[in-house]
Amino acid sequence: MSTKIPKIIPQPPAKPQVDDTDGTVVLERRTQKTKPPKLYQVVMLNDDYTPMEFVVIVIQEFFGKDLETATQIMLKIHLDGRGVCGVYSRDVAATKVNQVMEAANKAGHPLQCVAEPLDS
Ligand code: TYC
Repeated sequence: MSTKIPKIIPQPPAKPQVDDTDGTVVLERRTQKTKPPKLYQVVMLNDDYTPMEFVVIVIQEFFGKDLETATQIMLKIHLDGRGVCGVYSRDVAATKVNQVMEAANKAGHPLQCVAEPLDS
């Protein structure tokens, strides 16, 4: 389990503001309330059966890469066991994973793809 630590943003000392209607004192918030959205990398995994050509087509179609870039990514996966196809918000990354898995299942290939959160 990971414990979330609130990000402390340096600010000038809080000036208590006195509401002159009823004397209520309001203190400024000292922690950042809105965090930037977490990013996820979509990682494709190697296997021994999915044809290289199929992987290249999938990377071009779903990750918007040109033929040369898609071929480089496919070869990296083939050699290293895994490779990053793109980095997205959580929803978009989940959609990419689903699109790849559906295309692979339809074609009868065991290609696997996962979304991994990036540290932020
Ligand atoms: N290793 C596969 C082969 O030799 C090719 C391959 C590459 C499969 C990338 C999956 O994500 C992958 N046919």
